[in-house]
Amino acid sequence: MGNNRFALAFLLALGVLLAACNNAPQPTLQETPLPAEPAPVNMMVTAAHPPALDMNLLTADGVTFQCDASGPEALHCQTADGVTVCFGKRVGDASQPETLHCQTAQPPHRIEAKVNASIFARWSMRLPPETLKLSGREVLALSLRVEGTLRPNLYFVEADGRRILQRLPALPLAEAGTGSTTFYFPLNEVRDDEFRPLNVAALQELQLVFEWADMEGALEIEDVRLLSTWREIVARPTQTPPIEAPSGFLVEPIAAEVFSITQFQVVAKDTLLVSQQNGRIWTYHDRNGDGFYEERQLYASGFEEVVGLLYDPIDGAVWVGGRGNLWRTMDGDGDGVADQFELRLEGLPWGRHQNNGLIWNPVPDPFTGEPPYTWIYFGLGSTGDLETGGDLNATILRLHRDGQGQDALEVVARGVRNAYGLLWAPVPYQGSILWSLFAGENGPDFNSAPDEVNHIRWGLHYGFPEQFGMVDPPEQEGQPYSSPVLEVTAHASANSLAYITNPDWPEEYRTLYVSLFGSVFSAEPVQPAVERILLTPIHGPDGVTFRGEASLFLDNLSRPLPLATDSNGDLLVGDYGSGIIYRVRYVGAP
Ligand SMILES: [Ca+2]
Ligand SMILES: [Ca+2]
Ligand SMILES: [Ca+2]
Repeated sequence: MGNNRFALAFLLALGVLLAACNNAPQPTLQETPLPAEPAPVNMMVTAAHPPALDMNLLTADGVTFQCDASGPEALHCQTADGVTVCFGKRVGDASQPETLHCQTAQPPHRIEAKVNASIFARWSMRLPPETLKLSGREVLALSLRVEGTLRPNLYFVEADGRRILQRLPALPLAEAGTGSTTFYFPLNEVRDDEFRPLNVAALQELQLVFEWADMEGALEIEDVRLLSTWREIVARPTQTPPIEAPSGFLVEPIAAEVFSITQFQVVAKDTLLVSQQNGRIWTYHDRNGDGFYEERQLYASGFEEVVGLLYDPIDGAVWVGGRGNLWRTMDGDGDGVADQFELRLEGLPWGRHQNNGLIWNPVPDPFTGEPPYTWIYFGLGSTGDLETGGDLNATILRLHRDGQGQDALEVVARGVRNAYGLLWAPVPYQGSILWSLFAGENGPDFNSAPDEVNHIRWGLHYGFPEQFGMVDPPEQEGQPYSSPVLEVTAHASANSLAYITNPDWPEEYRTLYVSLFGSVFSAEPVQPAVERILLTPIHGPDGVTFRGEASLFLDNLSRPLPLATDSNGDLLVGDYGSGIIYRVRYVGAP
């Protein structure tokens, strides 16, 4: 299979040369290969083919390979007919020669090496700079096949000699006839030890280096490709932990491989928008309508951290929050990849907590009456465990969709240590709907104050850092602090919220839900879970609010974090620990 592939690659390269003779301006352009799937139909990706740069560096104008090895007793290398062979001696054992056998001129590009901790073998691939006009948003895709114990590191090398290390995860050992492993490196994620980004204009060389350990074996480079977009098929998880739910509810995985998921949102019937803590944002697609999102595309990457994510159904923008910044991004050319980045908020004070949990006002704003999608509400956490930080910290804030800069922020409520998730919920009340803003609340890490779920009302103070849990007596809420809807076990990390109105669900399950990440700081373990909260209206000094009663809804999750509802009104749960998104449906009594 490999030989056929390289034969094809060679023919493609020949085609490029012929095309070049005809003054064709571009090297060969190829789409990311994907298994056959139904034609793409979705609202976020409108272009059938990504434009411009999708370049197979092995078949375009060519990577120049060089093999060498070095160490305390430098290896001596000879190259003939495209094969480099190096000889040397193991330090301390002169009877054991080290060898490096490297075939680069003809495919398959193969290296056989035996090194120890005192020497290294290096395979350099010099890129064709005249064909590389990089925006910095491209993705390097490197397909490798490894035999034996060789475990390379990858370096990006700039023209001035700066080398930036990227560690390759442990490679699976390739059996004869099995496929290769592809590693993806978004160029805007490549940073050196001091967090300085790669200078893509100076990118000159890639190096695969075998170093720091005893290893022996062979490695083949099957493909080196620069992609304008990273699309891939995501496998359905074959073994998932059995998630426990009440009788009649079915829990199914609908998306996978999104480790450290921080937020997600359904943006169309077949499209999910998902963020990871590492700064990647994906669109997941269910191409064949079977309910599982088997294809994903990288929408944006390179953010330091993403903990707030919000799709704008009016103009298709995607808002991205974290580390004190709020970006408004757009895919202007319709290839599914963000290409416009507008920094709307910059330098919000953050520390232990950040700006999280972006949501729109869903109906005429319940506080001030503007149309839906006018205001973005979010939480800005405290900078320390028990220190508020600046005037804007430990608050619920809102920003107008046209707003820019910290002066445009409005403080909705104070005394909320860290509201990771916010939710506008249509709570039935006296025969009508009372749209209510709820927020999760993480209590302090190093005392026994509870976590909370709060009903956020304009101008109220929710206690942090002076008061935690129910005020005493609880009906005196608002004097001067407001009681939560619910006290949650200390250190449970009450984070995200969802509200179910789906008429297919039994009435007692059409209510509020909260995800509990599980303890991080406490000595006593607190189990990760999703809890159901039944709400009872009460009349306090600040008007109608609620008291909640919690019960276990989902158990055996790894680290549940973001919650959402889908277009059917069913509950979706993102599991930070397993990287799986689950859908919970009511299917009736067994
Ligand atoms: Ca599917
Ligand atoms: Ca784009
Ligand atoms: Ca409180």
